[in-house]
Amino acid sequence: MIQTEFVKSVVSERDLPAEGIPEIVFTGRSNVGKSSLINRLTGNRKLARTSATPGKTQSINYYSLNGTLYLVDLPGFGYAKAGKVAVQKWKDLIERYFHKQSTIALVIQLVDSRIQPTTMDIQLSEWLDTLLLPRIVAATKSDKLSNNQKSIQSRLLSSFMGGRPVVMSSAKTGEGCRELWNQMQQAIATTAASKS
Ligand SMILES: Nc1nc2c(ncn2[C@@H]2O[C@H](COP(=O)(O)OP(=O)(O)OP(=O)(O)O)[C@@H](O)[C@H]2O)c(=O)[nH]1
Ligand SMILES: [Mg+2]
Repeated sequence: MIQTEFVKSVVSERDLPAEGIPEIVFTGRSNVGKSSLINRLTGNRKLARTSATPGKTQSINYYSLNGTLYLVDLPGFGYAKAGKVAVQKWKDLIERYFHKQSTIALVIQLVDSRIQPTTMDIQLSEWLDTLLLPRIVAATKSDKLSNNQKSIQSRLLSSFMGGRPVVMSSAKTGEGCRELWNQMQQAIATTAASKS
């Protein structure tokens, strides 16, 4: 049984937690399903707040798993209604987060499984490339696709994401969650080995 706990909601760089615990970070466009996937992976539906309205998560939210791992829920990119100032503020915070935290074990970039990646998805991917962090791509809401569509979309998404494998995932059915957990565990083990 995993003990999950909300740790803190960070709105400025100085509130980022002291390093030491590995972090797995979920990033992607607003409404893509970051918070929902965190809830599904932890089996705690009430952990992260989700909403059909984009822009629900507006700060960096830290969730602890058994006190030994942080899952980090980032505000979504591209929330148009928020206004330019707010969007710039989130962008700055997210950039600072990635530069400051040296304990990021894995970045999970979420894209919508049903569509071609947007310009914003691709820009995010290219920017993440420059950080040289371990990264995987999860294609969300796969419950909306037929098996045939899934295989077509997997190939398409992977080609846009630098050939990375894409994990078809669903917060609704749990598809892909086992694979994501495997990847998360591997990343944590690799980080631990490199630090010892
Ligand atoms: N069918 C389906 N709907 C999903 C899935 N994951 C998320 N959703 C829906 O998509 C909407 C957005 O989900 P969130 O988890 O709040 O998205 P988010 O990426 O955290 O959004 P922000 O906090 O705005 O950045 C909600 O209405 C969810 O119910 C999924 O796997 N399948
Ligand atoms: Mg959210």
